Amino acid sequence: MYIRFFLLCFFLLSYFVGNSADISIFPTPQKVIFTGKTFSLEGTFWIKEKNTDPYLRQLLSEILPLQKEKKGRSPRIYIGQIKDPQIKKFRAQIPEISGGYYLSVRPETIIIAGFDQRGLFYALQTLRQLRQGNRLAEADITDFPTVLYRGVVEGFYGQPWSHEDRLRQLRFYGNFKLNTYIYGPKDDPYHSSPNWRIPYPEKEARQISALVEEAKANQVDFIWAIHPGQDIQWNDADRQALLKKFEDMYRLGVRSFAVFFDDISGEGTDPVRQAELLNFLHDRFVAAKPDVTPLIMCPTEYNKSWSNPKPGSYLDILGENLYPSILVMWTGDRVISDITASGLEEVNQRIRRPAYVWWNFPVNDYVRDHLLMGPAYGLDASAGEKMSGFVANPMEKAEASKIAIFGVADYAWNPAKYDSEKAWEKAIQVLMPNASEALHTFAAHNSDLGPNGHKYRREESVNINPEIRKFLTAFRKGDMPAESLSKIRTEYQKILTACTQLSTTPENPDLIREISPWLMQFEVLGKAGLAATELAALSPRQELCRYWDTYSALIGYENERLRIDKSYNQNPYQPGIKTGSLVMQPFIDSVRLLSEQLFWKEETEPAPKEASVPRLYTNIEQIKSLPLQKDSNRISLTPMLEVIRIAPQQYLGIAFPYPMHSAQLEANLNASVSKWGRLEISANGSDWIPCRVTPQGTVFTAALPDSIPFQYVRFINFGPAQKEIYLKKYSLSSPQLSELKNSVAFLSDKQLQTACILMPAQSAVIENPHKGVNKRYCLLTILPPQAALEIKGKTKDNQFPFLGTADKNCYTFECPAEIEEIHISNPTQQPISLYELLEK
Ligand code: LOG
Repeated sequence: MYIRFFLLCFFLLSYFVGNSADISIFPTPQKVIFTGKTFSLEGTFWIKEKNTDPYLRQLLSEILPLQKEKKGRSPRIYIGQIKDPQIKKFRAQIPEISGGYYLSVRPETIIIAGFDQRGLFYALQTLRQLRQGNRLAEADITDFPTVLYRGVVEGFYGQPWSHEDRLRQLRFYGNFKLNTYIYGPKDDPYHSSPNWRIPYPEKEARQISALVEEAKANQVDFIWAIHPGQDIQWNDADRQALLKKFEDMYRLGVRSFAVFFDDISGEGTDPVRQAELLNFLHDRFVAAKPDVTPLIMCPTEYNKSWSNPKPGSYLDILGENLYPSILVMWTGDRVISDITASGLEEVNQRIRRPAYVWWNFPVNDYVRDHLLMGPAYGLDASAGEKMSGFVANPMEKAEASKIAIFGVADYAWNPAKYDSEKAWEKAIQVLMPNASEALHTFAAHNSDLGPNGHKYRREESVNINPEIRKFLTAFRKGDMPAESLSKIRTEYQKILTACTQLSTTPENPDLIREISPWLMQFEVLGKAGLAATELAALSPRQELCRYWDTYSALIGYENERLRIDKSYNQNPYQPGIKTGSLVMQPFIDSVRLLSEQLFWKEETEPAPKEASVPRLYTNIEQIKSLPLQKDSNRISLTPMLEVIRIAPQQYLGIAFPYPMHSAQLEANLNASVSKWGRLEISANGSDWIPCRVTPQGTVFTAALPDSIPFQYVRFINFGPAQKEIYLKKYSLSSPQLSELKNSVAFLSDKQLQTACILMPAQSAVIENPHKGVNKRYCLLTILPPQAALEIKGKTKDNQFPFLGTADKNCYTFECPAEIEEIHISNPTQQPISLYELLEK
């Protein structure tokens, strides 16, 4: 009521005072009025009260030139919390919410009034943003957070953040009014099973204490989470082990705690036991200490799609049994999900409290080859009221995650005013004030995740995408809109400029280090994009050699792209480096394909179709969109870290477009499967033959038979009960997948990108398709520097007349009528790729 009254007053006031256009405060304040004027900081500022908290005085002196006494006409500063006498006069203006503050800036007086210490700290953060060089903007601001707990849950799989990463994060949170950091990296052994029972070694313990201190200095609650569910025993020994671990952490300075039960199977998932444990920890630990905050728990059924909808089941049991003070986390309708008010309303009913949102963005632990640096969107403006907290799960790359975290800070502070684009732009400026345009370009093209098991996608390359669509539509119809092409070209040029700037900027070295393999790939993308735009503008046959130069450059960039993808970020889950994968790379691929169709257009025989590829074969809904990973001689299901439920008669496997003869399968489903699971192959998808497997712990291998060609291989649950598995590995290798591509057939297959690889001293022998007539041929190759190929003919009477020395990638030679075979030999020390032999 109280707040509403003041909001109304400010609303009315703001009617006749305009906003100062070039100042924006983040997170967006609830109510702000700018007079439009600024004043100089030349003078100094003074605080009358001598007893002002030295910490605040210190913070303030980092923003304003403070002095001890009043001198001349220097402005007076009133600073304090709602309870302090020095700001008594302004009490009515202060929103009564933790973190709330009132800030008024005028040349004569500056009022910095917080509801609590946190509010004061936030008022100072706002004041810092009102400073523009040596001037301060006049303003009246009444501000408070809509969502009480806002921040980050370091809850991803993969390499946990470094100590330095975390220190930098905590400062960033302080600056942008985030008050929560939940420590829960899945791969910290002392957080999860089985080592959660063990205390941290000395170095790690010291670092945690240092983080607690840094968090305090930034008004952030450091919450330490434990993840004991995979092997917890519901007995007193384990209860005590937990209590002891909490005591250990308390001694290190931790005052806030969470217990996570996500991604577990078995005994640990029992909601009655989970609630009992949490309540026990509350009674014995939280309530017994004077300074520990309420517990937070992450349930096993932490999103709608994974939760039992039946009334009285898991979530209702938690809702009923957990003490009301215990906060319950929730990721939304799915694991990775937009956040809606209606979705929250639904779960809130069941858990009987407002959900504490664990937003799985920009986490990329299920798409580790992509960076998620786009805007943080999909957050309902009216959902803020329905949640008790909002924390984002970030990427393993801490600095790169700050773009999304900045958006989260803005959203959770003031959901109704949240503008994801604006926050994104501002975040980029904050991270790299002097190279923001370059970072903007990079982030704009590194947003989407690519196909993934969670079916979560993001927009990417939004500004240029319409132009690219327009161009490709026309190009497909045989037109070549030059103006459109030129705009696209400019975008690839911008990518190259951004790469140069980002790799030379002294700003934010941590960010540059994190993204550097992607930056390398981004540069290849820029170059390939320019080559593709060039290719599109050429008429293939009239400008054959120029066309081949450009086309072969494109092949070179493609090889470079694959090399980078195979050399960096080689994690066992989604290895590699992808960039521009939603729009910019597909443009290059499409142009190459379409232009090549033009190349072969005049030919009487149509160009062969692209071979179809192996695909995932499963009837388990949860994994239906899981991508396959292909290597030279191996096909794998992308490993997944969460539990997969496999019901009777459900299966997972691979379907091939051609019969396979022999192959090795290796799988690890993290379960002993011999009693209920079977590996089977089939030629047609309906008649199945069981295969013998060799189990070794949870791993099993199988040699698939030489004698029976198969197009399907699957693992099926033939038992009567649903089972829980983890997809740690499911990989099939076969030489058939990599058959050496050195067949001369590639020289006349009417596909420019396939090649016959000629090894040193080897010759390719091609039957002259036009014996009996004099012909000119053009050989398309990619020669290493200085290299050349020898071309000879072979006649009926075994003569080998010399036909030419191919010292250019696009080499034309005459072939007399009597030639029966053409022999191309490689006299160099290195392999050479022969792409196509064309008739001229
Ligand atoms: C895990 C989390 C992981 C995220 C994204 C929760 C509550 N738990 O599917 O550790 O980073 O998804 O892969 C999760 O989200 N499981």
